[in-house]
Amino acid sequence: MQEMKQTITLPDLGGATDVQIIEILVQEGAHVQAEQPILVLEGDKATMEVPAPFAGVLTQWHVQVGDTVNSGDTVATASTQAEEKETEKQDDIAPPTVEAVAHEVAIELPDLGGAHDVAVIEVLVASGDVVTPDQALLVLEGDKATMEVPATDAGTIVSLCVKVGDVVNAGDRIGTLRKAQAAAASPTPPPASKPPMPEVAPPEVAQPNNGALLYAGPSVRRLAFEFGVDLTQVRASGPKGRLLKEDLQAHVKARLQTSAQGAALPSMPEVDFSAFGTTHCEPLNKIKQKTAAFLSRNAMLIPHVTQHEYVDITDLETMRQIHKKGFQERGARLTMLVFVIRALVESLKAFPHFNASLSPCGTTLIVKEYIHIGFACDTPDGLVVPVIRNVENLSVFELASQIVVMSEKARNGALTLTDMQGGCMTVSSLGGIGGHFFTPIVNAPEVAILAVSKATIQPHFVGEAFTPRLMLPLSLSYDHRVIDGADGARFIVHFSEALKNQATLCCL
Ligand code: CAO
Repeated sequence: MQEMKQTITLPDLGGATDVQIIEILVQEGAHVQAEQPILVLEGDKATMEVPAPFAGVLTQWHVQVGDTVNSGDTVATASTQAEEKETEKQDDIAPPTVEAVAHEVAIELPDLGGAHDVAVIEVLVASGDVVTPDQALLVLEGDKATMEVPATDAGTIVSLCVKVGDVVNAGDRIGTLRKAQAAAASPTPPPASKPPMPEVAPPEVAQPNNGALLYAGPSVRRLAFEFGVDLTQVRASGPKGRLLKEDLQAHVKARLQTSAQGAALPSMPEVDFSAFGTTHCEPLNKIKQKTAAFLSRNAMLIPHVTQHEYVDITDLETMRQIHKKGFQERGARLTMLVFVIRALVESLKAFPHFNASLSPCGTTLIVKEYIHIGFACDTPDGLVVPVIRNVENLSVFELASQIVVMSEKARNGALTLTDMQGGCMTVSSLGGIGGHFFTPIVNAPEVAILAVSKATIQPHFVGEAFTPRLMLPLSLSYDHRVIDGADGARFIVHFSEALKNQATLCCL
């Protein structure tokens, strides 16, 4: 086999002129496959990869990063084996047997292996991108796994009708593809050499914190996703602020070094439990994973103090029992939680600093002039916190009805993101289950949370003797950066009185 030298020239750049070389992807001496990307170019509006037109060893580059080039320019020399070249020659001179026919088809989601309502967590292509069969278009996340949606045909993405955060199902249309179809009469496959240059694709643009735009290619974005790296935090060193793979690697390396120096939290040791007996693994669903991350963050970053108290709800419970049936007949439940939330509204009005959030820099208190209360709800999928808005304007019946509606929504997995946002303070009631006192974790950015445990009959000193009274255990956790211990105690005393006074509500 004879070795032959051959030049690599730029293909038709789809009308783009004076484009800049922003990345050289292979080094001199490297063996490249036909179609392997060797260069990245950037025009006014887009970036594009230049594939090797044939297989061989790239012996010399005639261009460098920063050079401006045009269609037909020689960019490199490569050596090929005579046999390879012969094959390519035949391909080159073969008469075109395939005619490209523009044909638009819907891109639909395939069978998702039984998964429903999965979230789009990444869109890997944009309108105008040329795709090949099996190229990943989207990344979806279901309860148990993430999955890529591949293209079934080669062609150009005409439009996409999904975005990150959308919830999709098998069969949903996600966009339109213009595919280059073999004409019916064509008996032979298309020539293997000289593929058309991919159409100009808009660069992936993200908005970093400082407001400037950053540019990163699909492979960099994919790697960032896999490492859980926020690209806006990575310093870009490529031309025109482009984020290179090396930038990402340097960022991850720096993070690892920081953690090795002890600035990061220590991780849990890995234990081989099978050494002690039989085990099995159960994957945590999405809600549980998110709750775990959220609670860990809050527990670590907020200096918590928890203040406990007993409140005598004997009279309140008597009143509740009188009205309970009437509420039930009207489709609501008059539970202790209703009175707890009403008393909380009164205490938040009296202590506005509990109805506030600390600014992220820690220098300002944002005091809210509305009262939205969240309540922790135990569901088969895990803990969620629906929020009831403007509680101060609701009657007892309206509040009781809303708790029923929101609890049902929560248990049916039907809460929207809005249903769970905007809370001023959260109540967590385990009274229906049991236990005396527990220390709840503040639901940041709120600054306090009230835990309610099971009321029990206790001997209570009234006048000159102990009398049996129904006592409700309360635990108030608060962010000590915002609330002093004295105010914490004042708040719970105020709340206890407000709760007791609910017993005197005459018109329900
Ligand atoms: N003391 C004694 N008994 C109580 C009680 C209390 N504080 N609270 C409820 N009960 C009893 C009552 O007998 C009640 O029935 P009646 O109202 O008909 O008498 C029964 O328990 C059932 O109450 P409930 O729990 O269904 O209703 P609720 O309004 O009190 O609570 C909800 C609703 C959604 C808060 C609750 O069902 C729930 O999910 N709680 C769990 C919250 C949670 O997981 N918190 C932990 C978060 S931190 O990890």
